[in-house]
Amino acid sequence: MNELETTSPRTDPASTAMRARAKAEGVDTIWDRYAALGTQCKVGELGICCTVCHLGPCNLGLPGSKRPQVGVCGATIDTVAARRLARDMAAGSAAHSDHGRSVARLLLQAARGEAPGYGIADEPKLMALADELGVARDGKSVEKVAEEVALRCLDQFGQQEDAIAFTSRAPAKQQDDWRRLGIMPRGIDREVVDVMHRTNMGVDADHTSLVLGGMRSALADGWGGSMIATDLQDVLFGTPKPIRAKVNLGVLRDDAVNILVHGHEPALAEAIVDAATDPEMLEQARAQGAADINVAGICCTANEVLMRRGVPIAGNFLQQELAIVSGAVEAMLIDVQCIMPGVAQAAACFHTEVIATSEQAHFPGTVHVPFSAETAQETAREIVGRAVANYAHRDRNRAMIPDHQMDVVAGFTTESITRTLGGTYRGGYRPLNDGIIAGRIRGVAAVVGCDTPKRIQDEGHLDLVLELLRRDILVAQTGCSAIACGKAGLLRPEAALEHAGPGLREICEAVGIPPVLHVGSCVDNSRLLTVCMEMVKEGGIGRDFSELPVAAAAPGWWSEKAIAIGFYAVASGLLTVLGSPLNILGSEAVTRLVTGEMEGMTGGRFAFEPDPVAAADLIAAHLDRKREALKLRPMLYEPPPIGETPGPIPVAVPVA
Ligand code: MSK
Repeated sequence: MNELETTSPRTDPASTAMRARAKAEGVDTIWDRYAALGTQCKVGELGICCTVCHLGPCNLGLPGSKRPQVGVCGATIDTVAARRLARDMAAGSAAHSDHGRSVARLLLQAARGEAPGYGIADEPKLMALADELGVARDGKSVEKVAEEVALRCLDQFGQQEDAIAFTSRAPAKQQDDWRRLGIMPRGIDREVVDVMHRTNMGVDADHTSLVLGGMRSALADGWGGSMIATDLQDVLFGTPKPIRAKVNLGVLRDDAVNILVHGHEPALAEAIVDAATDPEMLEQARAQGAADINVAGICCTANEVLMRRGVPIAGNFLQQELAIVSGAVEAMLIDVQCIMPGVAQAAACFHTEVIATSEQAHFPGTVHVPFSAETAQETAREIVGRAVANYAHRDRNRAMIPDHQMDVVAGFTTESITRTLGGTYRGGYRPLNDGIIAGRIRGVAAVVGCDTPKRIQDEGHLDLVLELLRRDILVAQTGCSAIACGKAGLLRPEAALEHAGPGLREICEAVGIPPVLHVGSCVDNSRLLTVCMEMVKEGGIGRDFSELPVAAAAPGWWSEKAIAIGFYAVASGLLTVLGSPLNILGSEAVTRLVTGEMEGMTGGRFAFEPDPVAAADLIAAHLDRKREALKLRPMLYEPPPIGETPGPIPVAVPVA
């Protein structure tokens, strides 16, 4: 592939500069490796290669081809595609949910005084959770309540029967659907194991049953593991509030020790942020000739510490190697998920020390400094100390920090949106629901997920979001998609003036919000479920998720976690538009099931649409259908013509 096919003149200048520099330095990046692989396996892409057992691999052929259409065991194309899809869902659910388990264990240790440095940052949220989970709190200390809440959450993983606790947050209709379809999640671990069992050779062979089994594990993720991760992180580290920060590679500093936190679990990153402001560590940095210690983030660990601490974001998934190529990163701290082994190869060309910290994630070519809650503060100081010492090894002749960064406002949560919309004393979603009822806002779209080297960097996210804004659709974002739009200036309140249709602009101006709300990390997609629930509770725009004028999209997805997220959104009643198809197109039956028949089962379905304008059309038409069914008034304004509003994507401006 020619590199031009993954960049355009609109690609953010920081990435363009670092990609050129990687080439000049002979450092391979994700785009080089993707190009080197050439044409990828079409049989795998169609979902018709079975590797479930060692009678295979069975590479099947499409009907009409010379290849057989059943495997050695007799599994059909439909069985093979559905088994693979279900395993993807279970793998994604496992990753998010194990993150949730880690947070619950940390809360337990903090409550028992076994995790020095960690405590309860949001006591009201803890107490609300205690009430919800049936933890009696009369006369108990905060720590005792926290211990029992943590244990109740940990029980959700091993529970054998009955619905997991937070499914009771969902509307009655969704809960009824899940019971009727036999997909109400029981224990979180149980549902993942169930999928791994039922997809063994010789167990489930019915494509509908397999997909529904996978969806049960996805529901255990969205309404279980991810929701536990989000809520307990808020309890431990604080529930985010709107906060200003900067994003893009220009947040790296020439005069400071640069430390990047990368991955998904923020426990150690929180301690790193504290250690970096410790006067003793700063003194050490000054002794090395640095003015400061600068912590910045990559991927979703970045989103976590951005939302709560205002820590700048250096970049999203595609930029992890580019940050190292700046030659100005002393340490990259990695925890779990979305860390390319390629970072170690890039780091080997510079002075950057990549420090792996999870016992689950060892990377050749990195230093391993294991995290444990008992010693997190010492570990954080050790890591910061290593970074400070490494500053002396920065080669000034090779360091080149792009000067592009952008302002963002982040920190929107189910709770903070309530206060932002309704005020401190009279919080609520009324202004949002009223804006939708009055025809100022067409509806809400969640645009989330990864970015892919298979397409022009960031473009799918930006073009889709701009088209949605033009059509008066409020956008909520998480993950790398939020970072992509943040780099382009869409997470600033001013973006409403520049890009939103007139109705959305009126609301954003009145309330003082950006037209694109940064709602957090990948596990924080669970916040989008509770936001939908608040919209239902506020009334007037639907009694359940499938009636709401709400849709979801993932333009650049590639992760198994994204598949789990997509399926819990669909199972919860939402249209979910993917920028590239799931690997199922070899099976007409599975494709028909998830893109069509599913709507009659859960109220939600998938659509695959690579063209961002067509995807926005699809979402707008879906929202209009929901509005019509609710008998809401027609939209007040026609979308402005393309080219007037939204304006051109601003070139990322250097911040003085
Ligand atoms: S980090 S899962 S690349 S959004 Fe959450 Fe980004 Fe996708 Fe990882």
